[in-house]
Amino acid sequence: MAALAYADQHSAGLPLRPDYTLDQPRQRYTAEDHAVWRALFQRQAALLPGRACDEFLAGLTGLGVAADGVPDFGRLSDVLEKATGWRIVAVPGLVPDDVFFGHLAERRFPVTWWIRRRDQIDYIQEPDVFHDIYGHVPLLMNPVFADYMQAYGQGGLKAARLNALHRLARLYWYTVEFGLIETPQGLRIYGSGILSSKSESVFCLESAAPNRIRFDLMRVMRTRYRIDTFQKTYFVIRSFDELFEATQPDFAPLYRALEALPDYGAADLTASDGVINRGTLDAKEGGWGDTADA
Ligand code: HBI
Ligand code: FE
Repeated sequence: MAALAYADQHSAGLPLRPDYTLDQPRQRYTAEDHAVWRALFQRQAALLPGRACDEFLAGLTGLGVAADGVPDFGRLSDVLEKATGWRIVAVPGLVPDDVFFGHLAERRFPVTWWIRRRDQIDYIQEPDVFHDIYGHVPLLMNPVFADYMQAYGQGGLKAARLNALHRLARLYWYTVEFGLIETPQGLRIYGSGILSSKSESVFCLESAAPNRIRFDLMRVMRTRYRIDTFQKTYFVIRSFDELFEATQPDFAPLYRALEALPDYGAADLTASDGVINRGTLDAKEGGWGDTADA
């Protein structure tokens, strides 16, 4: 069965339930795994004050994610559940979209159980336990963002039926993974892909290379992205309420309207964009090289 073969990559022979979850194999973590967690945690803890949004920093504190090693998912779930009704479930890695959405729709956040090796400490393509716990879970302590993530999961199940998953994947990518938020003190990070990345935590706010434009639901769902480089465009929300309200309408007519509209490249700017700053798109600074545009 392809599905189980896929999950085998990281289930390490652990019993996998039909919903792709497993019990967190705490005994599998080595001293080196906990040391890699400490290195990643301490590096971001030094970088993020003044760069991450207050809601993330408050969530991290409230959740009690410790620096000393890979945390216990059950203990974190007990704290999280009291705050917003979410729990963490351990998974072997990326799970099929419908499985992922199904968990989100029921306030279960799938967290990859294993941690990257030290030689992957600066970049790993697939989410590991540090990206998922440190990057995603603290914001699930925020009631409005927690509601957005459940609405996203419910929308995903519907998008799967309407063959519009790639639209929602873009929404997830440009908000949950790489979103910025406007605050009286300036732009701040809320996207998990940035929060768990040393170099992009600096690049996304300080580089002149990327575009930064105001969030617009249809614009985001038309915009392609690359998964292996810094973002060429960051979308900026004014508040988490704005994000939650964007998920409220029925997306079916939006998907139909999108079929008649061309997509945008990751670096494109359009006349109707709310441009906060137009990037220089300096390929060297962005590490974009001469790779094909997304
Ligand atoms: N699976 N474990 C896990 N974590 C993710 O973030 C994830 C996934 N499967 C699919 C997926 N993300 C994306 O395709 C979302 O856009 C659905
Ligand atoms: Fe992620």
